[in-house]
Amino acid sequence: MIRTVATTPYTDQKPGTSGLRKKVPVFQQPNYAENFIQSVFDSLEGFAGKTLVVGGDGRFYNREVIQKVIAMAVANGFGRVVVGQGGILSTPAASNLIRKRKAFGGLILSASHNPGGPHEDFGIKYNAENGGPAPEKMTDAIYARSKVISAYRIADIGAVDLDKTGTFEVGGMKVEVVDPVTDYAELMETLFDFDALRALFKSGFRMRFDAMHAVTGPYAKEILERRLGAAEGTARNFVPLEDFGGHHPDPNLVHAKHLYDEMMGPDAPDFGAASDGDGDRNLIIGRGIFITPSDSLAMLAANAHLAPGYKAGLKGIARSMPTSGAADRVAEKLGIGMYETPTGWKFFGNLLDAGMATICGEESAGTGSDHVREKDGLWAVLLWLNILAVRGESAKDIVAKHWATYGQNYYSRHDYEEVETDKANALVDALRGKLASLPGTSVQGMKIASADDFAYNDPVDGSVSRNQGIRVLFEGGSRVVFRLSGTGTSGATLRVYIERYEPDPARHGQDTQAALADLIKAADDIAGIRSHTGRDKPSVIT
Ligand code: VG1
Ligand code: CO
Repeated sequence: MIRTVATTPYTDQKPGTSGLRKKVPVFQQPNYAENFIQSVFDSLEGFAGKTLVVGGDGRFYNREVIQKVIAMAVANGFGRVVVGQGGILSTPAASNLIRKRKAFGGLILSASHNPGGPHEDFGIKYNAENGGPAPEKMTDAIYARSKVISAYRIADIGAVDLDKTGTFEVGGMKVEVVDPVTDYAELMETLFDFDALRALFKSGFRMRFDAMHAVTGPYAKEILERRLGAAEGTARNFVPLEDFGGHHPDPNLVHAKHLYDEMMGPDAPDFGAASDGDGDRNLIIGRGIFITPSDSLAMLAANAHLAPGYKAGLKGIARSMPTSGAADRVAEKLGIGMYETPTGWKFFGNLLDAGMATICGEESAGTGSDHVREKDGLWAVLLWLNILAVRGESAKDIVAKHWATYGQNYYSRHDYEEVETDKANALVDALRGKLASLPGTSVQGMKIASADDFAYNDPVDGSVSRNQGIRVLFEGGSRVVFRLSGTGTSGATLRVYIERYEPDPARHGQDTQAALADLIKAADDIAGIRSHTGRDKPSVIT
């Protein structure tokens, strides 16, 4: 039986950088999830009888919301829902399924690297038929709808069994429960030289992959250990848990410090990696060397042709604005296009669809290619492995040679988390107010060449996105960038991105914070971080 349920709008359902993210108790309010899901459906046209993909990172509340999505898909007239077994789908795997099944779109349930549990975070994101996150005009429409919604439709179908694969009918609609890993693993086999990777592991190459008790565990077990023959135990923390074992599933040097320590230790494996809650981020650490995500993007782009899926070369590279310029130098050398977009994967979709970019990346540990329309953690790991296998060198040697060829972009991000929203907004407003007066002045002995609030003109559809981050450029090419996070769920997070280009090989490989010390001080002088926030140091440095 299909019911139309009267509801009243919530005012806070504006999707952020990557979908709607809130604390679980917010999502548990009456009709909260239903309102948002119906607002998504109401913003779409022409899905009657079509396929919807749904799955999530397995965090607390995942199964409940999947049941709601299925019951509402029945009531709204979808023809089929494809759902990952146990409700599990990594974000890149969901993107792949949408594309492979020619689905109308998909709902991905995740709050990514944010912690999970009854009092932690949850999230819902809509991805369109290209497999990519809804573009801004779609998220704007969803938000507008959520503010006036008065009813949603839902079918009384009882709980659907998500744990057995197979297809069955529910209320006149097909529900297909699929293994979450199979299609994704097949896609990876088309891109990378699995024979070469098997030979690499057979030769004694040792690796550690930390799934952080999040969604990539089953993917890593299957691909690294079963298909590629890596030693059992290569994948660690591989059982997805609803609360990620109480940790942040954020693969950075703070939350994956144990991996970093292991990789710097005397008996370090050859290669270390980790992924986040929903499997779209990657952390790459070679024996004795952490590779910044910005550098990793540049190095993957420079070497991608060594993997079968990219042997024809790259069409172009795209990076988010705060990501370091390391990849730009690779694009220049390859003679291909380089695109600078706002933060968030949704801005890469048009470039990928139009065949203008092949590889994209963000400083926040997201890298991906045109194989799907999301960033992809395991893909980045496999591309690194393929490059290591072909070059037969250590990650550390590859990094040193890359810097010698292109120079090193020293790079760091300082996050000030859970700052009071008013204070964070005041800081940004004050900064905006003085942008015009900054060029020509000097801070910490460095002269400011230009300062602006980044706006993006999408070269494919002509749309314009303003206020995407404040950037201050110094003479000589160093820069600091300031922006507020769009994924947090409490207070505001100020992100400060700091970069210096160093061409001289004699000065490569120094301590990053020391190499950036004057710029770090300059960032505080310019934005008044201490005075506005009352913080004397960042909560997270990556
Ligand atoms: C952060 C990152 C951004 C990334 C986004 C979603 O956004 O900075 O690069 O695309 O998270 O990634 P923000 O607005 O908090 O800076 V994920 O892995 O959370 O889906
Ligand atoms: Co993520």
